This record gives sequence, structure tokens and C-alpha cells, in this order.
Amino acid sequence: MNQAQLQQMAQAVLDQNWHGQFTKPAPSLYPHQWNWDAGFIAIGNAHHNFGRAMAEMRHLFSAQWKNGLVPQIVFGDDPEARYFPGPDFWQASRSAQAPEQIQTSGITMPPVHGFVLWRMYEVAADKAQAKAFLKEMYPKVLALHRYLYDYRDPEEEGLVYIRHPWEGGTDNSPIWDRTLSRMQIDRDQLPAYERKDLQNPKAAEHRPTQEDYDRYVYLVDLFRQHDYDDQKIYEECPFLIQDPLFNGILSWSNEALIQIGSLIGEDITEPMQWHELTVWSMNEKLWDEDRGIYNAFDLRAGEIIPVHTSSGLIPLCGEVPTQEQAEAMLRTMESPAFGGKDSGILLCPTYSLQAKDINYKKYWRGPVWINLNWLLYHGLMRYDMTEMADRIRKHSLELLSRHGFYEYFDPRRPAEGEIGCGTDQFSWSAALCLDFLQGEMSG
Ligand code: 2M8
Repeated sequence: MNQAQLQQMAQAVLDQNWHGQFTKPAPSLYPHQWNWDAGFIAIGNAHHNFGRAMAEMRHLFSAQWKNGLVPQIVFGDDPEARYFPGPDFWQASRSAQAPEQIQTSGITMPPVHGFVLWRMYEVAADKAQAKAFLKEMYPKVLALHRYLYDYRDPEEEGLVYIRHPWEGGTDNSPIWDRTLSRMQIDRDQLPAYERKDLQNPKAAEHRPTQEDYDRYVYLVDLFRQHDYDDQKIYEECPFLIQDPLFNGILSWSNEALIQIGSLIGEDITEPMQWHELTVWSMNEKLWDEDRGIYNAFDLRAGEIIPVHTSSGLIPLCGEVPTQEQAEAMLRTMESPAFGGKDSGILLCPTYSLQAKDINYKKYWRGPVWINLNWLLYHGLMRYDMTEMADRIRKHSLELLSRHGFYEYFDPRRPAEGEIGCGTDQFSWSAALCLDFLQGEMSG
């Protein structure tokens, strides 16, 4: 397939998943608007349909809470949409902070919006229009970051915690295993619920386990019992984790806010202070010198979580590591753990290939995800590590053009069985394919 055909097919996926006001991450598995999906999708649309990219972001931020939180899910009104947990389960309106006109979940997701806006501006054909859009969005993204630093950074370290695996975006990442296993759940005390994600047989096999879901539901139930009050949740929640992926993304978006603020003539003191502190603390607290990667930190247990996943490489995108640290991270990527040097492995597995419990097809426990590849690509480019960056882009495009716009991929290039896993027609795979192709065409 040539690049023009791939581009057309990617655009067709985004058109098909467009719902009128937002883009569904996938036609049936994810029938509402998701937070970081919306950001990646806007980047893809910015190349050929800037109006739709703006609409996507406006719709997401129309659901911003009064305290600044941007929700993980903004629910659409399609009566056919089958998803659990839906608005009736979340009951976000228990919080006085929730918006009145639109239904949302009660947690957030990785704050991609700052760098999404900057990327939109970079690729925009009409810079005046894009600049006006930046002016409109800047205070909203600033309010989101302010929420994160005010409510999710109790020790004022510059490190933001997540309080649910869904906030991290990497639902069943092995990073959370230990923390989740400490939660003693009595199933009889849990509210009754029915999963809707197991109806797609191809996705079902690789989705999180029932034990995982019980814990996800337990946490949601805890949040709603506390009417989504951040202070009360902080006091009670057994899951409080400083994740290198979330904080690495936050750093990149802080930096983007500084660039945007400078461009539109705003005072950038606040994002500059955030940026400096977050970078410093990530290096002080989360950097693992021996293994050349960033760790997560469990705030409740007061301990480092030394689990080897690609989330620990994401801080490259926010230029968190020094050149020397970044070189150590490159060596980590080239090592047998991530298979980066001529091993036949497709980059980049989400979990160390040497981990005993790696599962090449199970969601966030091994497979390649296109959004993380895209973040790694940009991170590596910042340090002029073009060879590895190119390899990541080539592998991503190989997967997408040969196998389709799947949600995630088996990194082994198995001779038999499927490489593409989860749902197909997945929006961010298509969107970031468009952005990768743009790089390919222009250089
Ligand atoms: C997955 O998460 C949702 C819950 O948010 C789910 O499993 O139902 C994750 O892959 C997440 O990162 C993604 O944003 C979402 C929609 O694509 O699906």
C-alpha cells in the first residue's frame, strides 16, 4: 500500500468514528468521548480538517469541571451506546464542581492538551486561525494544570498523583499490580455491575481481568461516596500513584503552555514554575540510575515501584532527562528488555520482554501502542536520537499499513496468529498515523 492510500484509509476511520460533536475512540467498544484520545485525534485531524480538530477540543473542554478537572469520559447521548461505567454509575452531579449541561465521569487522564494545541498550531495551514484558537484554549488548559498542582500534589513536590488506573490511561499496567493487590475487596460489598467491554470477542480475550475490574469499580464507588471531594478522596484512597508517564506528559504540556503563552502575550510565570519543579522532582525522586529509566512512586505505601514498563521512558517527550540520562534511556531501549537493536521485535513493547509475566497480547502488559510510540518518537527527536526515532516511526507505519488501525499490536511479528489486537478502526491509531505520515513526507 502506498502512503496516499494509507492516508486515505486513516482519514476514513476518523470520518467514520466522527459522531457530530466528537470522535469515538472506536465504533462500538468506546462509544463516547475520551480525554487523551480526543487530544491525539485532534492532532490527526489538524492536518486535513482543522475545523474538526478544534471542535473535538472544544467539546472536551465544554465538559471541564469548575475546579479545572478535565474528565476522562464525556458522555454522548447515543441511546445505543453500551459502555460501563456509564453516567448513572458515576453520578458526577453529586459534585458541585461537575458541569450542569453535560454528563462526565469523575476522574481525569494524562494532560496531553498543552502539547496537542502546540502541535495543532505547528501543522496549521492558517496560522491566524490557529493562534486565535490558542488564545481561546490557553486559560482552560492553564486551569487544568492548576487543578492538578492544587489538588493532586499534596506535598507540593511538583509531582501529580493519579487515583485510579484509568486516570493513567494504561489501565492494567503491571505498575499498578502491587498497589491493587493490597486492596482487599469484598465482592459482596461492591455495587452490582455488568461489564460491557467483553462483547467484542477479539478484544475480550486481552482485556483486564475480573479482579482488575472489581478494583476499578471499588475505587469509583469510593469516589462517588465522597461526592468527588478531592481532599476526602486523598485521605481515603488506597491508590495514589505518581506515574512517570502522566508526569512526563505534564512536563511536555507545561512547556507547551510556556510556548503558547509567549506567543499570545500572556504571563507565563506559573507554567514556568510548574515546569521547573516537576522536572527537578522527577529527576530527584523517580529517576533510576541503575536501570536508566523513570519509576513510579506509590504515595500510600511510601515506596518506589521499580516495574520495567515503557511508561518510564515517556519523560523523554517532556525533555525531563539531561542528555546523559537520555543516553542511558536509549541504552535501555536498545537492551533485550525493550528489544531495540535488530532483535526482530517491533518497537516499542509496553512491558519489559524479560518480565516473567509479559503477555504480548494483553492490553497494557506488553503490546505496542501507537500513542506511546508517537510520544517516544517525539522524545527521541528532542535528543537528536534520530536512528531509534526513525525505527519507531517505521515500525508504527509498518504495523498500521500491514495489519490495520488496531488498538494495539503483538510486538513479536508472530508468523501465525493475529498481530493486531483489541478493536480495529481505532481512532488514535489512525490519527497518529496521519501525523507520522506527515513527518515521512516532509523529511
Ligand atoms: C482504555 O480505557 C478505558 C477506560 O478509560 C476502558 O478500558 O474502557 C485505555 O486504553 C485508555 O487509555 C483509552 O483512553 C480508552 C479509550 O480508548 O480505552
